[in-house]
Amino acid sequence: MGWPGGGAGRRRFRGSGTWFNHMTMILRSTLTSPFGRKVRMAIHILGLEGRFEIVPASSADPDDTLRQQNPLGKMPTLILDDGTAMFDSRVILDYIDALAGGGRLIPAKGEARHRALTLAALADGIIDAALLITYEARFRPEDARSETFLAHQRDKIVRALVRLEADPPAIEPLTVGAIGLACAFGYLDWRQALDWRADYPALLDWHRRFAAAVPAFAATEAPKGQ
Ligand SMILES: N[C@@H](CCC(=O)N[C@@H](CS)C(=O)NCC(=O)O)C(=O)O
Repeated sequence: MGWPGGGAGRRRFRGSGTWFNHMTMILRSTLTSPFGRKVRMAIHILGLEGRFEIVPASSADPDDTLRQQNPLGKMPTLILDDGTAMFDSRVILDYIDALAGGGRLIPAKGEARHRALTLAALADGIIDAALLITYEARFRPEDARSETFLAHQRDKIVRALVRLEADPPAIEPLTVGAIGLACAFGYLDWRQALDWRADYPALLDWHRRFAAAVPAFAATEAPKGQ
């Protein structure tokens, strides 16, 4: 594996600038991963489809090369054409934004940047909590599941949605924050971790407006039945 862990990739990044000259890169992600969807949306929005090949990964399969590429065994993981692996989704989004010239989906500086990154962190936190709810069912036998733990995770989602409902974020100019939030809603809908649609009318309207304004959202929806 190259950077992180090795040195060659890092030298190239600092030096000649060829870090950005990679031709086809491989994105390891299922089409259902909400974190992978953020990256797939960014690729779509920035018109970079030709630069990436999506190769599904299985985080549950010990023989999947994902675990060699990313010791954490998580997707999305991006493989550059020299084999260098890059993760996690936030880092990959930053890289893709820079590939497209910079400042496209992550404002370059100032309040706008930190506002977008904080919204992105909140959206990631919603997804993380929803994933942990899913994993509780996936990894523990029914009689070992903790209702306290599940409630703890659901409360995080509810507090985040209450905050967002009071002041829904801007959709334009489009940032990684709004993209992340849309992917969080997509995941809540898919996994049904929580019926947010009934209780958050302003966010439901936000979701409708986002889907209308950003075709990449529909374009990256997981195929039905997955
Ligand atoms: N912070 C990471 C989270 C990635 C993540 O949790 N991905 C999930 C799939 S949506 C995963 O690979 N889980 C497998 C595991 O935790 O073992 C990111 O933003 O990329």
